[in-house]
Amino acid sequence: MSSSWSGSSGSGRLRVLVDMDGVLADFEGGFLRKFRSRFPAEPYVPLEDRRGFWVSAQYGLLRGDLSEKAISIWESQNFFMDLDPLPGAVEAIKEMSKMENTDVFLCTSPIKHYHHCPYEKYAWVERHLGPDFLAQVILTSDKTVVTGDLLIDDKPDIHGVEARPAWEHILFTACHNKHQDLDPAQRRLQSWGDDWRAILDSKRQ
Ligand code: UMP
Ligand code: MG
Repeated sequence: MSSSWSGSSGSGRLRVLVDMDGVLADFEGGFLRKFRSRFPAEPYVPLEDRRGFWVSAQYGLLRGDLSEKAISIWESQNFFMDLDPLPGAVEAIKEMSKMENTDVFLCTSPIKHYHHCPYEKYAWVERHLGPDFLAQVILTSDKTVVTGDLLIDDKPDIHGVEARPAWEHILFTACHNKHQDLDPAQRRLQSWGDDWRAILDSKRQ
């Protein structure tokens, strides 16, 4: 690390914000499994045909009333709690949080139907990462106001009230964004098997 580098925090430490749905937790896989089991007679979108961040929008195009049915899945109790961790996610976050001069926060947007989601996101973190990680959770519907050096997130367009967020957005590849062309400057992390350590190191220079 160069002596002049101070990171977005000005502390000389690297601050990494990591999204949950689609990055740590398998939202798309969990959704499809529960949608098919609750509505076995309805059409669905196989994961290889998913396009666009909003599941509800694509289901609405398939048939108008399917958007509401899709939404009812993630508004149900135990939806967020039951999501499986994505391959390598738990190991990567644990390793990242033990790295020298590195602070990791889990930065995730809850749904507005708040009866289960916020509680279950915390419970998921406790179950899969341990109680020490609870203090690292940031629930926000606007990630642009959170300061950090990196935001690892599967949503291609992240906007909010801050026009110039402090972080560099690293697009985490997901079924819904893998066909999308990126700005030449934007970087991807294909999976947790990809070289996330090199991406962190590139921000320490
Ligand atoms: N979400 C919707 N509609 C969709 C797809 C996802 O409301 O069609 C919600 C579920 C998650 C949130 O709570 O969006 C995604 O949060 P982030 O992964 O961007 O933090
Ligand atoms: Mg996400």
